[in-house]
Amino acid sequence: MRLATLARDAAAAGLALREALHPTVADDAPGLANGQPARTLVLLGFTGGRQWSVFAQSPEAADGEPHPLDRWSRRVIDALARRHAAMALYPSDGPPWLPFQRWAMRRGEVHVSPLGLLIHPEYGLWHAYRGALAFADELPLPAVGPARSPCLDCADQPCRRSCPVGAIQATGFARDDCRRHVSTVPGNACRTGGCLARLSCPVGRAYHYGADQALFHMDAVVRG
Ligand code: B12
Ligand code: SF4
Ligand code: SF4
Repeated sequence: MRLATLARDAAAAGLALREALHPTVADDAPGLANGQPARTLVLLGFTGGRQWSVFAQSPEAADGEPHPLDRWSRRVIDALARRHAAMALYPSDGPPWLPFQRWAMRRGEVHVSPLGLLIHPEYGLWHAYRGALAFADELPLPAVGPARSPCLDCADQPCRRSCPVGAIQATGFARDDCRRHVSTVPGNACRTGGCLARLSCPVGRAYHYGADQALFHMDAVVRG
């Protein structure tokens, strides 16, 4: 019930409830303000472009100050934390970074893709985490069965060869090669339309970001 209420409040604020788990010591969840361990973590974020318009209409999106999406996330998720007696956590706090991707993978719904991004069976590569709420008590969680990674059934794996500068490498993401390309004229397709490697993935096509959302994220890549 509490999770259902939280999901409703989060949706009203422009966020999807992405994952919920009871952390163990191996999850490296930070302690609560009173020193007690967090007994439930609830991850909040975006699924495709569905929530983008809420952020796009926010004061942060229009004020011209740096990091508008992070500042919007903090305002909205801090308010949810106050309302639901939880502590807010953010993926952008760091380094050291909080292990959001590890938390997201914990119940087996999402998996690491060759891009390093997590892949979801429905949303594909088109989802992100904007924050989490840490609770002092164990909230009852709906059962979520582990899902098979779509990458295991993807014979062609086009994401591995769709980057024009080969930034998707077996050893990791070549950030500088990507940034250099996207910052110059030959990289205009990535800059204005979004990452070509990500776009080549057949999973979650219905959740591709719209032009504004894609441009916002590619601008962030260029700014570094
Ligand atoms: C540092 C960082 C970057 C760096 C370095 C990324 C890199 N690949 O090395 C830079 C600036 C380059 C970057 C770029 C991007 N990032 Co980034 N980034 C982060 C950040 C802040 C920390 C990542 C980290 O170092 N984690 C280390 C520890 C803490 O992570 P962890 O949870 O234990 O999980 C790791 C393991 O699970 C590991 N892992 C486990 N098993 C395996 C197996 C394999 C084969 C691999 C490769 C990894 C792996 O993967 C995780 C490491 O990233 C996270 C937010 C966060 N707090 O997690 C976002 C985050 C990972 N980024 C994200 C995104 C979307 C991007 C971009 C697409 C940017 C954009 N414009 O939208 C690009 C894509 C780059 C790419 N192809 O990887 C999302 C990913 C969402 C998702 N679907 O998974 C995150 C979670 C932020 C968010 N708000 O949602 N990013
Ligand atoms: S293109 Fe295939 S291998 Fe690459 S992320 Fe998509 S499903 Fe996984
Ligand atoms: S944005 Fe373009 S250059 Fe960067 S990884 Fe994606 S396809 Fe490669």
